[in-house]
Amino acid sequence: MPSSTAPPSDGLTPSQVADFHRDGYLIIPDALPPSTVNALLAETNRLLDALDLSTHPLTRFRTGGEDGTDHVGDDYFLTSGDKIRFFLEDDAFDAEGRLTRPKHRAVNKIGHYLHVLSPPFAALLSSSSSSSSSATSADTVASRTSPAAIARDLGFADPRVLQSMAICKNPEIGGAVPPHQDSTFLYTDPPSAVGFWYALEDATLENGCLSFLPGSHRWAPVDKRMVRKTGGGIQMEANEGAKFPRGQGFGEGLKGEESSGEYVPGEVKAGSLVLIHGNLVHKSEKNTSQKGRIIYTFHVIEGGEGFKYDERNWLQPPAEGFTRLYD
Ligand SMILES: O=C(O)CCC(=O)C(=O)O
Repeated sequence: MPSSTAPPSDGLTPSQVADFHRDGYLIIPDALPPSTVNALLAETNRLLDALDLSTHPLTRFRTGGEDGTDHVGDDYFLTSGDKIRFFLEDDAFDAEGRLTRPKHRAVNKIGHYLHVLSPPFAALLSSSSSSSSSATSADTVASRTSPAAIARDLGFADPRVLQSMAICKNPEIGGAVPPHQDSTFLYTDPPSAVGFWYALEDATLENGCLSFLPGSHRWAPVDKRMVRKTGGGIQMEANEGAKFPRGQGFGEGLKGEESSGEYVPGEVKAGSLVLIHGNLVHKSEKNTSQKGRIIYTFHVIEGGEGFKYDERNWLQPPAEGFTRLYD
């Protein structure tokens, strides 16, 4: 498993960069100190406390399975890119459509503008090891890594942050996420997405940790895309644009590697950061255990010259544009 000790700097060591390019993902243990993990969990719970189900459209988060049909795509979802909204767990409802869990146990995810609208999550974007180490308020959220320094080490010229989410994976009902590539959803031409995924609670085989098909970012093309339909809603469609990042020697010529691919589970402790290449095939299983698994994730795409964010992606930029990671 390509995990390594916390980097000596705010960014990545050359060997971590090499691991990421080889495997398509990288686990960085202890990226967040316990005080920051606690502050972000407290913020997640504060948001859940504020959820008013009496005015909520009861939108459920559905991944739509392998082919994406039946992926959540109502207006509440499609207009959530610059808001904090709550998507409920399918299995939190009975056959008659009644909620069977208290709200704190019924939410699948909270998204998709936490990195701007929630002060503690926003502070994480500008955090670094030189931030204060007592994470008791938004402006003291500390991290042992800096997202901007990591993006720089991965070669981003103008990284833009989008689609931030707290994913709850509640005990007993937290839904599985089927195999997917993040660039299917956040497509730029050529592909450039990288996921930053922070465990706020331990993620284990029992409660639905991530698992990865190592190296699949080198041979798995982004050959389909989740797009907005003209009449409303979303659907999967063949990708007519570039299917691999440019200039890295990746491509379908390497596809023979696929047969040797086996999923590798990424069990991690709270505070770990997992970086995920946008072409990497990954998934997570249903949480059938009694233990929750709250994580926080955001994605970064290249906003620099030569990269086009697709106007049919489900998530469209807010009026102010996608959030710059560099000052
Ligand atoms: O946290 C999970 O279970 C899935 C997250 C994921 O696959 C993603 O953010 O791309």
